[in-house]
Amino acid sequence: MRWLALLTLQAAWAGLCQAMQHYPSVWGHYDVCKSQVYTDEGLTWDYMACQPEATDMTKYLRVTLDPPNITCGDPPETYCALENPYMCNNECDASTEELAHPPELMFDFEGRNPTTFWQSSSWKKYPKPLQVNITLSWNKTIELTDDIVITFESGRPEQMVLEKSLDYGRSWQPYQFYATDCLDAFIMEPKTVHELTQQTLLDIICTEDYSRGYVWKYDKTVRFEIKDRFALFAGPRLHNMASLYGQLDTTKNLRDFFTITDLRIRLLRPATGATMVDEYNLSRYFYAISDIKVQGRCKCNLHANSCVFDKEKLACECEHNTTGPDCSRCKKNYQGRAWSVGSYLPIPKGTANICIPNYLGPVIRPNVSSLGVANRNQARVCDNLMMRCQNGGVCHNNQRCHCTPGFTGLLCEKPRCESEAGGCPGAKSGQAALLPPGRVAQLPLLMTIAASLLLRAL
Ligand SMILES: *[C@@H]1O[C@H](CO)[C@@H](O)[C@H](O)[C@H]1NC(C)=O
Ligand SMILES: *[C@@H]1O[C@H](CO)[C@@H](O)[C@H](O)[C@H]1NC(C)=O
Ligand SMILES: *[C@@H]1O[C@H](CO)[C@@H](O)[C@H](O)[C@H]1NC(C)=O
Ligand SMILES: *[C@@H]1O[C@H](CO)[C@@H](O)[C@H](O)[C@H]1NC(C)=O
Ligand SMILES: *[C@@H]1O[C@H](CO)[C@@H](O)[C@H](O)[C@H]1NC(C)=O
Ligand SMILES: CC(=O)N[C@H]1CO[C@H](CO)[C@@H](O)[C@@H]1O
Ligand SMILES: [Ca+2]
Repeated sequence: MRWLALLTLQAAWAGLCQAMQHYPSVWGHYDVCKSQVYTDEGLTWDYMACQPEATDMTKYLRVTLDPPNITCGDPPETYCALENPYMCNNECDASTEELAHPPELMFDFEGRNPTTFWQSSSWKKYPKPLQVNITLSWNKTIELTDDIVITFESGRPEQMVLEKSLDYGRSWQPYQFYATDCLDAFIMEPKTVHELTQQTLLDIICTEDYSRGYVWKYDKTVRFEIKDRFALFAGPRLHNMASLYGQLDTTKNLRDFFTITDLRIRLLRPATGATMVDEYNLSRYFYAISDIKVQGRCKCNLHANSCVFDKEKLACECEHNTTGPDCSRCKKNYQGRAWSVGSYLPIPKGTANICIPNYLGPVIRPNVSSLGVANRNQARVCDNLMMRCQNGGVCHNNQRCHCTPGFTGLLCEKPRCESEAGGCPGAKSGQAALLPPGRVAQLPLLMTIAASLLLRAL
């Protein structure tokens, strides 16, 4: 009996260890946006920074090839092996399902044998370059959480660039260059990710790690190393995510580095396995990719813990009274304070920075205008403690709100540009500066008031 209990205990302990391994105590969870807590004032909401779980993002992308007709099989073609020009048993025929190699096969479930892959037509037009762009689009900002891994069924390309876009494909920046000879291909010194430091983490490098050698059968993958970059802050086994989250919080460049809306794989020169191209057998040269891994999460600005794929579209399920595909603005009537991204700090719960209602109490406004000059001394238009002046206005002698430049109205409740069609241009940045430092201390009170009002309303 005691033996059994011990076993159970041991199992529980193992379970605990496993759980702790999964969630080191210094690692923020950020998987809950709010919870109910009892305080002196009764049941209230406690708000936390939150984000969706990281997941396989290849299920939600759209793939585009350029040139569009570069996929093999139309007309049918026979390919030879790179390492053996007499071994020509790779057939591609777009009109036969078993012999077709459409782009979808880069994203299907891999684990079957044989592998399924996309394949380009061969380098028939040598010496004209064989170049292909594979563009992956999410139509949503996402944050990468793990290495991008591309598995080639052909030899790995001799020259390739991975590019990213943060603006839905309007502009592109390189992420990493890959070549058998970086200096020759891109006039860049070859580097590896292990040479990067915290200071040079954002440097774009050219690496020869994934193109070298004829031994491609043993390593077919090309990587973009996200985790090695994380490790520069979080330690080699990512045990100190707090440090990484702290950095992400304070360094916009760093956050943006891991954020994308699109990825582009620019294949510039296929594997040749030699210094010379065999001009008499160009059927040996082509690109084939069996798998692309992209792990990430929807960027929701720490205001959502789930992201849904509905009608072919990804969108955050926003909390904290925020809205938009990325929760990047306050809901209508919740602009009592300028929108702000949630914060990872303090670890592990972060700060929610919720959007608060425009009007804190229904009784305030209607009667303010009826206050006459005669009873000015008794009338309290505003009150700094209750923060009745909105949008950063300061109460003066309980009589008048001195509004900040962007706002007007008795309680500074109206944005000056409210009447303009299309809202307030640049209102966000304008508003952000409106909260004087001395006021920040009062925010928790304000949130409590807002929360209790909302609770009462329920
Ligand atoms: C691939 O995309 C780049 C821009 O990222 C463009 O300059 C180039 O022309 C494209 N190449 C092909 C073959 O479409
Ligand atoms: C793709 O189409 C273009 C013109 O539309 C043509 O010049 C080119 O040869 C085609 N390429 C392949 C591989 O079929
Ligand atoms: C070249 O390719 C053809 C098919 O296109 C194949 O029959 C032949 O064996 C290949 N090898 C050589 C060395 O010509
Ligand atoms: C991208 O998403 C927006 C909404 O967020 C939608 O209006 C647009 O049609 C989408 N574009 C594509 C190409 O799916
Ligand atoms: C506002 O004041 C008027 C009298 O001036 C009064 O009749 C009305 O009830 C007041 N409204 C509120 C909401 O207190
Ligand atoms: C309209 C809306 O979503 N209101 C929500 C604002 O936030 C409070 C607290 O999260 C919720 O209780 C409201 O439902
Ligand atoms: Ca596949």
